[in-house]
Amino acid sequence: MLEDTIAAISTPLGEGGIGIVRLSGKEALSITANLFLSPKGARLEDVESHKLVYGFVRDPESGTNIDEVLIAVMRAPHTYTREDVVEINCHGGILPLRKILELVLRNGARLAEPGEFTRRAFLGGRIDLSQAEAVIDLIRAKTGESGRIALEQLSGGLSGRITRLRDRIASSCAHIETYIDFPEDEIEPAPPGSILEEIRNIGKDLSDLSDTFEEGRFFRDGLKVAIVGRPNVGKSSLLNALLNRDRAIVTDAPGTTRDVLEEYLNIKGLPVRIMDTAGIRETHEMAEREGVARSLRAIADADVVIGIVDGTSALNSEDITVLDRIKNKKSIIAINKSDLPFADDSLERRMGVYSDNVLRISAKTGDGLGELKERIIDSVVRNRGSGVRGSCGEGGGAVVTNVRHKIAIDNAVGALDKAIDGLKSALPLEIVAVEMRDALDRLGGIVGTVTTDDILNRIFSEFCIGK
Ligand SMILES: Nc1nc2c(ncn2[C@@H]2O[C@H](COP(=O)(O)OP(=O)(O)O)[C@@H](O)[C@H]2O)c(=O)[nH]1
Ligand SMILES: [Mg+2]
Repeated sequence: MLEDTIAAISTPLGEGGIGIVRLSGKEALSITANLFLSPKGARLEDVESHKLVYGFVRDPESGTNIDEVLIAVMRAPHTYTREDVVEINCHGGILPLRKILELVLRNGARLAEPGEFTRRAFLGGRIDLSQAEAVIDLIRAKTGESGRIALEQLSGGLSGRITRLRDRIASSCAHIETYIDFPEDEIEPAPPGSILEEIRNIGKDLSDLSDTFEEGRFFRDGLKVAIVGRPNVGKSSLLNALLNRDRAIVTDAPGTTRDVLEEYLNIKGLPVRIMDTAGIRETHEMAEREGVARSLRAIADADVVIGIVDGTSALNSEDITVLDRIKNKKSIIAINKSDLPFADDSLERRMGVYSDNVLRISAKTGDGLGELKERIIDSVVRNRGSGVRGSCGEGGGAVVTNVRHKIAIDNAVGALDKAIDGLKSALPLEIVAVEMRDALDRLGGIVGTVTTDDILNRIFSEFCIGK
């Protein structure tokens, strides 16, 4: 068990109705009791677990009251960290929070490191590592859907799936090992083909899980979408229309947008970071040139590019330059200004060379924008029936959103492939068993049964202090 008691401000710093100083550890209760004054004479040591007590935090040295508070005493083991936890709910200003934190630190607590409460929850066995990681994802979730996926992981959805797969690997491995311990003078019999079949199936299930990453990471980290095109085709108008507000300056003068503007948009639960860029064209004007350079970087950076052309004018060489740039990206080509007469009926067909995803829109009237949003989602959610969102509520719908997990799963698949090759080419079974155990360890790294301090430090340093 950990010896020291940690404390931190667990609410964001700034003005708020309530702020919380949290303590965890053996002395959480005694430290707080020493600073607590109840008008009714209640003693913190005597209060029931998980109940709030009203009173004051008082500096025992000066005898002055610091703040009026509600204190929650939560006794081990039914707490976030599995240790005694005390939460002091005070007024949510910087001053009371800092003073109370200082007081508990002066009276025996140590300032918590980032993520240390959650780290203790992991070390105490309350949650596994993938669940601890889901805590940050939940804190950072930007849409309901990203939140749902994080909560599913926090509730053990992914852990359960990984644990069941590990159990299957472990029993296949045990099965193989029974064939190893044969007396020296006898020929090692080959294990039955059913083991090979089972290892193949496990590998297949792991690959399916790994495949959820491509979509899953977009729901966690957001999808980067860049709007690009030559000047004056309606890029900024499209950004504004998608956001339903006048974020970007729209003018008739080409070259108005110089910088890349970024905004968040929620498209049916998919967090989308949308970037309006400077029109791409040859120019000698310094600021505009830098703008064009940034537009090109935005293209490189984007997961999906929306290329805009103006449907009321013939394609020119500037359009072609832009279209050539996005040819090799995942793209949607929007022929804008559909509210006006078209210049060229063959435009749609000609765009087919640059993208298999072409549609007409009007940033002015909103025509086609619903369809555009659908296509943005379709471009990353591969199979809408069985994709991330299709899997909601089916129980088996664990989604991999974390690159660390994805790498571990892929490594496990690699180890199982080697085991399969070993069985097929009748290698000594010890070697096959080593690969199987490697697969087990790789998956163990996801839930934290096999881990190092390095990995833990890296994961928990991403947290804020107080979580
Ligand atoms: N009629 C019509 N005009 C549009 C549409 N979208 C943009 N415009 C006009 O086209 C001009 C350039 O728009 P802007 O969004 O600044 O283009 P950008 O340079 O690509 O960012 C402005 O005068 C807009 O009002 C549209 O869908 N229909
Ligand atoms: Mg613009």
